[in-house]
Amino acid sequence: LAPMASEKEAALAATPSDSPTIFDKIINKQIPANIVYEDEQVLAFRDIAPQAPTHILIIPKVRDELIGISTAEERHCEILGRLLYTAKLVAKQEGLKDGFRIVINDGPHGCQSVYHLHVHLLGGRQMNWPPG
Ligand code: D5M
Repeated sequence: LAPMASEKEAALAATPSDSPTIFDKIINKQIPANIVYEDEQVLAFRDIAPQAPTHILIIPKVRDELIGISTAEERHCEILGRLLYTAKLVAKQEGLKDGFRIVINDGPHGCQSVYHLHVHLLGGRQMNWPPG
């Protein structure tokens, strides 16, 4: 197989699905990841294709129906808040004192490639706006 030319191509090749994803294997420690934070509900690990000096993904350990933010239900409000709060904790742990960015990609237009909700924490450089 030819390597994916870009994260965008990987995202467009991905099909929204509720099958287990590679993130389940990371949660279950079946494949290695560079874990920077873990508690009973969330896991944070370094993105394999970093887009900034600090690029960390924060995920719920139990996906439930959170294949993306677009499938969230009201019962998910607590875990959604916890993901954002964890992003703040990890940003501090990473020393991102000049700021950072939090991103949630959803579906093909959002360039989502893994269908297990994840919050991107990006920092360590000046970000641009608008995003691409
Ligand atoms: O982001 C999905 C992100 O997941 C993308 O930035 C690559 C990252 N990724 C994929 N596989 C791994 C493993 N095994 N470890 C760490 N990071 C990984 P999206 O918002 O869906 O485009």
